[in-house]
Amino acid sequence: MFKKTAGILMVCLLCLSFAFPAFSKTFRSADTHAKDYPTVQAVEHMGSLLDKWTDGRIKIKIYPGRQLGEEKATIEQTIAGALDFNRVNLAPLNSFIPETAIPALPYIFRSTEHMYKVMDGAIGREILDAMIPHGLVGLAFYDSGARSFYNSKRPINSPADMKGMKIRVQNSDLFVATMEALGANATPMEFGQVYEALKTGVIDGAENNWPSYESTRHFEVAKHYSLDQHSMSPEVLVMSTKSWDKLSKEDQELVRKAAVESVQVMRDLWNKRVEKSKKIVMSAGNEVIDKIDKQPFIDAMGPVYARFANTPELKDLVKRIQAVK
Ligand code: GTR
Repeated sequence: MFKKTAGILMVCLLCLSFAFPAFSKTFRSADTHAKDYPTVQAVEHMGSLLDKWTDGRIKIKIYPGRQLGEEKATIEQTIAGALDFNRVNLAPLNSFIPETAIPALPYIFRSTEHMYKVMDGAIGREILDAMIPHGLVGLAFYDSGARSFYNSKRPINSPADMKGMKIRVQNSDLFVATMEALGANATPMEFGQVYEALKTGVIDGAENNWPSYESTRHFEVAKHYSLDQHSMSPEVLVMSTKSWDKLSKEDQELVRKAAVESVQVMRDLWNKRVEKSKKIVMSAGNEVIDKIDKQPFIDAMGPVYARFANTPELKDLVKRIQAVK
């Protein structure tokens, strides 16, 4: 009798394991940057954590260097579920997820510490969660330092120096409006086209942080770098809601935990990369303008805030960010 019951049980278990095999998957993740860039390294770290924690059931394969397309295209793929993870800047999300424009607003953060406090806390969580109805699960913010202007024409010391300059921006209405408020001509363009455009004079300048200014070699064709630090728009790691929904609750937790653990790794790599990039740029003899009076830039931002913080909820979000000490 006992033998018979045990036999039936074994058969049932076998059937079950065929019907519900343990979820196992290699997820695809995109990044515009090269393999050695801190954002790529951070997702790589996250992948190795997941691999370890799940005994190889869950892995991440990264496609760096725009192999799967520019950010706009990869974001569309992620929303469609053709791509599982994507590491992008907040800027290309601004146009369809209004909450993401708020931390990308010019001069909203007083310092890196202020930005960390906001984005690591409840407000950051709120902004990540605002992505869910748009097909993206926001997992973590990564550092992006501060974005500043560089160009091939002349040093920028005040908004007056930017008058009529053709400045490349990301695909974000917010960034377009920011340039216009400063008197420049905004030219939205994909990241991968900027080097050629600077070199051939299609644009006069662009704006980015130290590591991107250096890694793209933009510093070779746009020698004046003015540290006005107008935007601290962070990087973000998102997962397709379609891929997320296929995970068990336990695996979702593991993915969240691995993403959070990769943040600190990214931060250390980021700080090192900033130093390395500064050295490379300085030894190329570039002109770095670091004593800038930011006030005239800040003063020009009224219309930009009015346009993008345009609901009571978004206005409140601005206030809450500013109130973080
Ligand atoms: C970089 C950022 C990229 C991309 C790029 C750009 O700093 O890491 O995700 O947004 O800037 O300007 O397009």
